[in-house]
Amino acid sequence: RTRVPLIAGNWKLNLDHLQAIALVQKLDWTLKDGKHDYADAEVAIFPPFTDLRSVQTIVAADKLKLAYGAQDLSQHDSGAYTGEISGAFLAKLDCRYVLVGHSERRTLHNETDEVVQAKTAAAVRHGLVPVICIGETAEDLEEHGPSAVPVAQLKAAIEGLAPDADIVVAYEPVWAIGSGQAATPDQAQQVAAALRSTLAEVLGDEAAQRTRILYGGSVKASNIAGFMREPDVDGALVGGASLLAEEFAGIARFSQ
Ligand code: G2H
Repeated sequence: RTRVPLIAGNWKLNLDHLQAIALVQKLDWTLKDGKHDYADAEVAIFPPFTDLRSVQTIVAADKLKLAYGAQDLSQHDSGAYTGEISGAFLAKLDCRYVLVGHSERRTLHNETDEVVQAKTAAAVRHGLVPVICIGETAEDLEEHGPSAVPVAQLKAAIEGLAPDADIVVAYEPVWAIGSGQAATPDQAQQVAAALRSTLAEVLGDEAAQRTRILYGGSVKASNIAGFMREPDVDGALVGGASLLAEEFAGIARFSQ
């Protein structure tokens, strides 16, 4: 393996800052249970905005080996944008990552490819690593086949980026999200390979080889190993299962 795997936990709209502190501590204890190495992967969590300050404090004070980021950011840096949070604020809270274009943002908040591109650029501008989420619906799959929509979404999101931009791509088929019905490792690999070719085409070979591509959609401790055996799948974006310390630790230790 040349790329360090990334296991990312998207908490979505769950856990207030007190519950966040409890889960972060429990996750850390679970990962260092004495029998196992901490994790086989870099582990990152994506709590709600209002938890980030508490997570920053506990990660720094206890020197935890956890990265964290936000679930969204504004495409704007400051100004009259009520309710928005800028990349500058996230960078000040020592966030390393930020999700952009999650399918729930695209469908529930009408985020277009254009907005996702602007948010990707904003993240990079502030030194954050955008985790660019893409994926097709069941109808897209039927109409266009497995890779067309994710490839088009990725192209739109990374347009204008410098070849050395630090990004992560998360392929999340919408039909697999929160459904309990994950894609097969083979399906994930097929799309991940197409996405890596797209990265090579747009940003060059070096970027394509360096950039991690995650699979997301109903990942659990019991199905992670199959995905991690695929050559172009470099980790997972985990929703529901990231709220349970033991389950999420099991995913982060995918090969044990
Ligand atoms: C997809 C995923 C995490 P879940 O949204 O982003 O959620 O693992 O619950 O399908």
